[in-house]
Amino acid sequence: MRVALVGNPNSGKTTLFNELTGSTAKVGNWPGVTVDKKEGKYKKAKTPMDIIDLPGVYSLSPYTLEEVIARDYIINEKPDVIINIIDGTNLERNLYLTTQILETDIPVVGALNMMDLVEKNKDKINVDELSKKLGIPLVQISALRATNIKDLMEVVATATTKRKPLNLFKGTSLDKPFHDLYNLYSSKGFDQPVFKASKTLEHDEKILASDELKPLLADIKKVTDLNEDSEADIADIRYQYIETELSGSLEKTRVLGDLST
Ligand code: BGO
Repeated sequence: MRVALVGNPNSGKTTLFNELTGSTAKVGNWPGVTVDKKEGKYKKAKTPMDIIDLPGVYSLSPYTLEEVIARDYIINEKPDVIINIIDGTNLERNLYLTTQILETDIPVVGALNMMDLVEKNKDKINVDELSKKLGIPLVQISALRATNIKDLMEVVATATTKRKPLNLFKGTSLDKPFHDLYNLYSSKGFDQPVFKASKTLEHDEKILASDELKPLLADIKKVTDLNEDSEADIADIRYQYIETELSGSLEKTRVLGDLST
C-alpha cells in the first residue's frame, strides 16, 4: 500500500518520514525538477507500506512547483491513504490545506503533530470533536519524540475506504456554480469531480488546461464568467469554515504577547 505524507512546510514531515522509514529511505528528484523526492518503507509494517514524502505546501493551487508536484501526485497517482500532518500549535493555518485535501475522495488520516508543544503551552484541542467535524480519524503524535507513531500507523493501515469529499459550498454564494460544474464533470464520468469543480472556481489554470477539461471550456466559461471573483471568495469560504466550524475545537491558553510559557 502507498501512503503519502502531505503537510505544510515545518509541520514535521521530515521528522515523521525519518522515524517511519529509518534506513530504508531513498532520496531522488521528482522527474525533471530539482525538488527532493523521498520514498521509503515503513519499517514496522505488518503488510508492506511504501511511504512517499510530498513537498511541503500551504495549498494545492498551481502557483509553486511544490504545489504542482503534491497535487499532481494526489490526483493522478492516487495514494491509498494520505497522512495529513497538521502542526497542532498552528492549527487554523494548517487546516487551510486540510480543507483542500478533503475535497478528494482519497482516505485521509490526520496526524496532529507537535502535541508535546501543545501540552507544554497548555492549549487544548478537542480531538474527538475536530475529528468528527472533519470526518477523518485524527491521531495525536509527537514526531520528534516518536510518540504514538505505532497508533498512527495502525489507523492508517485500516483507513482504506474512500471518503465522501468535503463540500464547502453548501449555503454559500458559490453553491450554484459549484453544483453546475460538479454536475458537468460527474456527467462526463471524471474522477475527483468535487476537487476539480472547486479548483475550476479558483480559476486554476493547470486544471483548465488539462486535456480532460479542454473540450468543456465553453460550458465552463459560462459558469466562471459569472463568477470572476470566485478565487478570492473560495479563500474566504475556507477561512470561514475553519473559523466557524472548527475553531471551537481549539482552546488557546496563551494570549498574544505572553511569552512566559
Ligand atoms: C528544527 N515536537 C517538537 N517539539 N518539534 C518537532 C516535532 C514535534 O513533534 N516534529 C518536528 N519538530 P521538519 P518539515 C529545529 O529543525 O520535520 C521540529 O518541513 C532546529 N533545527 O525538529 O523539518 C523539528 O519537513 C533548531 O525543528 O518539518 C524541526 O515539515 C531549533 O519542527 C521543525 C528548533 O520539522 C520542523 C527546531 C536546526
